[in-house]
Amino acid sequence: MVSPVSLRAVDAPGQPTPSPELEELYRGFESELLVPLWTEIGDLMPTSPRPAAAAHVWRWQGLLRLAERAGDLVPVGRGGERRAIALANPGLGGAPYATPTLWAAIQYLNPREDAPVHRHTQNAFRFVVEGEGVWTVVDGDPVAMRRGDFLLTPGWRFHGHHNRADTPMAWLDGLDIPFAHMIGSGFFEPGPEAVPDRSAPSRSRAERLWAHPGLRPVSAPGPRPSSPIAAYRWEHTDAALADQLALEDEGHPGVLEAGHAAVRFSNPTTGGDVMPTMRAEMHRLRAGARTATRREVGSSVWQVFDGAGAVRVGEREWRVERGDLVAVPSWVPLAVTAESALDLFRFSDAPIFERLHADRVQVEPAG
Ligand code: GTQ
Ligand code: FE2
Repeated sequence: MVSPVSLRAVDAPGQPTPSPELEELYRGFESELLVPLWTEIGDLMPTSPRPAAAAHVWRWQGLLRLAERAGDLVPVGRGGERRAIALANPGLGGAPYATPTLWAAIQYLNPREDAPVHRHTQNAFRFVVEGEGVWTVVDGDPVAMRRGDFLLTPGWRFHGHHNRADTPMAWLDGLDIPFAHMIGSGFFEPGPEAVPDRSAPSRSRAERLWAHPGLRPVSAPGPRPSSPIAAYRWEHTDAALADQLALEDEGHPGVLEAGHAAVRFSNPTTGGDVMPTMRAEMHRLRAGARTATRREVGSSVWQVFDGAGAVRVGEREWRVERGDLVAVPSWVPLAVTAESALDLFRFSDAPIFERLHADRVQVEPAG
């Protein structure tokens, strides 16, 4: 993020010799709202990305405690719309942004509570690290939320949430709110007052139509910008990861690297990412496994789904366990070590960078 410039003649290599005339030139620039490249080039055009965002970890237990307290004190309804509490990256000046492009929040619903219907151009997903009992109703289609499920609300679909259980529920929201804000593409519209369909099917209509492996309905040809699958169920994700590791045991290819299985949630109409701005993946490490050290252009957020391990991001290292969230800025090296068997959810802004041919990856294999 570029900060406002206050120009002052400095005596530094590559800079003109300070003089009263130079100071006056710089004051002239300032009063005409001009900034010369030569004072700014180091920050503006670094040798490699120097993101303002910092690597940071948020502990699930801490988030949950505060979300519960918000559940006591803060109603959910029109205006505020959602009891969602966003991770604010310490490098981004207090903005509710986990990274420069990604919003990550814990959302909390009390027993029997409704979150009103609305729609917005920002793309959204939910990931459930614990609990069940909430249905998110997407364009009138009720979608059950349970542990391990990954649920989509692509841009401009009406959606409301309702908790049908006698227990509260909390989950992770991921949206491209910061990116939409940056590019000025946000539109928002409230929906009808009542949650339209209060039924509670275990599978949504979208899943019944779209979520059969390798099969798509012939009635719906053509690519779509976002996946029509409303929910990717844990039983499928879990089986895919377990099979990769079993194949590795049997000497067959499939794992990303030794002891590290990974799957990407995909749009069955394109084979690409689930939404235009966000990529989502699930990773499983065997106990004791260690990933390569990898850095890439673009930012991501990781959430521990199960198990415990150590995450090293640049110079920082944290021990993490169920629910903990880690922000990984652009071009900062990341390595994960599994203490026990470790399942990790990850989302990133990679589709944006790939679309712009600005993607770049560097991998150092685990030693
Ligand atoms: O659940 O619709 O965390 O609109 C932020 C914006 C959740 C939602 C967020 C939203 C929602
Ligand atoms: Fe929303």
